Amino acid sequence: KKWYSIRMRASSGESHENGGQHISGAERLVKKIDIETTAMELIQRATNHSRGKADFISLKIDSIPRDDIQMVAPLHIKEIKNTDTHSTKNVLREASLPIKQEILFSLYDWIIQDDVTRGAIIVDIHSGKRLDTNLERGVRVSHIDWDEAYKHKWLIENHTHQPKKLIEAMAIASKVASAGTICELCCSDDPKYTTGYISFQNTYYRIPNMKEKGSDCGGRVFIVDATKFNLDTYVHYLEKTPVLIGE
Ligand code: PML
Repeated sequence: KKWYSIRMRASSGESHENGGQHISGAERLVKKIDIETTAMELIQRATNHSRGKADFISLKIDSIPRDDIQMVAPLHIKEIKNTDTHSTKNVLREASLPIKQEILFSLYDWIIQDDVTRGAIIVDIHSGKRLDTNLERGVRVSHIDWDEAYKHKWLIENHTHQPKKLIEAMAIASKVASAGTICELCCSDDPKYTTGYISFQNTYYRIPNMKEKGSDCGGRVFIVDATKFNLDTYVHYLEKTPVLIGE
């Protein structure tokens, strides 16, 4: 049986390809019967977004054989206390990530200052060098969704009222971890949303106040071991392999 990937992107000014301003993006993996409702939901989301008025909305729908879909379990979640942006580096230091502190701090500084790169960047854990090649675009994790029944169960087990951003970020972080990533560093690029996370050893450490309010910088860094890694396979999995978060 076929499933469908539905992806929405909205921008103001002009299309993304022509340098328009990104407003929102979302995607789902659904059965045929759910295509219409889901498409409507995504269009509504594009037109009602708090970031601004959408001038350009793209909606892409393509079919996927059910057998191609891989199931990935969500990461465990831990809330970290961080009352001030200035203490974020202490939080990062105390996380004992297997990466040199100077590299870690420079990646964090990059994330909270970057407003150019649209997707994630891939960085080697030993050298701190960027490995992906499309400089402004980066890597875009795609073809991903929660198994609907599992999501309800997960929400009940994890406090039910979780922000939409966390639920989507959890799906992305879980897929990224399942690709063999050693750790991920992320901060939202939404000026009203200052929460970020690090994912490491199967756990999503949620970090409030990762950046200053009002900043539209943010992004994701995937840290890998370049000696045990094939760039094309890794990027293809993250961008193209359909993954459902579930069990
Ligand atoms: C984003 O979608 O802008 C990234 C959000 C990362 C943090 C989500 C959370 O845990 O609240």
